[in-house]
Amino acid sequence: MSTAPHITPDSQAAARTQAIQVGVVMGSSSDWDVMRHAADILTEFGIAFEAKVVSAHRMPDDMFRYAEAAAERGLVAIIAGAGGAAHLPGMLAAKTTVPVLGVPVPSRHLQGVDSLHSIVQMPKGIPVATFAIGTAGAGNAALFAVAMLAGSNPALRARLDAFRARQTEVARAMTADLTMPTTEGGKA
Ligand code: RP5
Repeated sequence: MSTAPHITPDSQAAARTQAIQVGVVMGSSSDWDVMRHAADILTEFGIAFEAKVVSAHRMPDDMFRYAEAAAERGLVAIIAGAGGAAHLPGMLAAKTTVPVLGVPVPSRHLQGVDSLHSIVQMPKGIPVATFAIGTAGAGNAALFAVAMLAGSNPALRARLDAFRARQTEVARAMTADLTMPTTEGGKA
């Protein structure tokens, strides 16, 4: 599991003692550079999660077993990242009613637009919540899972509110980073 500077030992310890609530799965280890951004957020919030490669086309039987066991295991959400044809999120969703949050991973030739179109275009009846291509999508899928869990956990809701407030302060401080063009002689 990767670590980020804002991840505290407390949140990591809390996550270790809980039953797994969120699955982070991906089609290949080559997706991990993107999907670790989901893992970072879940770790920051102390959510117990697992990270696994469950390829739809290279290990379809394992994928079905994972989806079929998800509800019984108590998973609240499955964050599924895939690139290219990107059928993993949709196929998982076909085999479970646990919400699937799809993350389009950037692909080599089409930069993830193929992954996005594949994941977002689920026919009516089997929903996959689809996020942005790449690291923003992975992070937001994890924040979405946190928001889902916060519905029945006021302490987690407070941590999510605090996260938003910190983010707002960082954005407000950004104006100070803007450098103005100067005319010759150094006057603005
Ligand atoms: C998909 O194929 C994976 O999700 C990955 O994004 C893509 C390429 O996989 P590798 O060839 O890098 O293993 O199944």
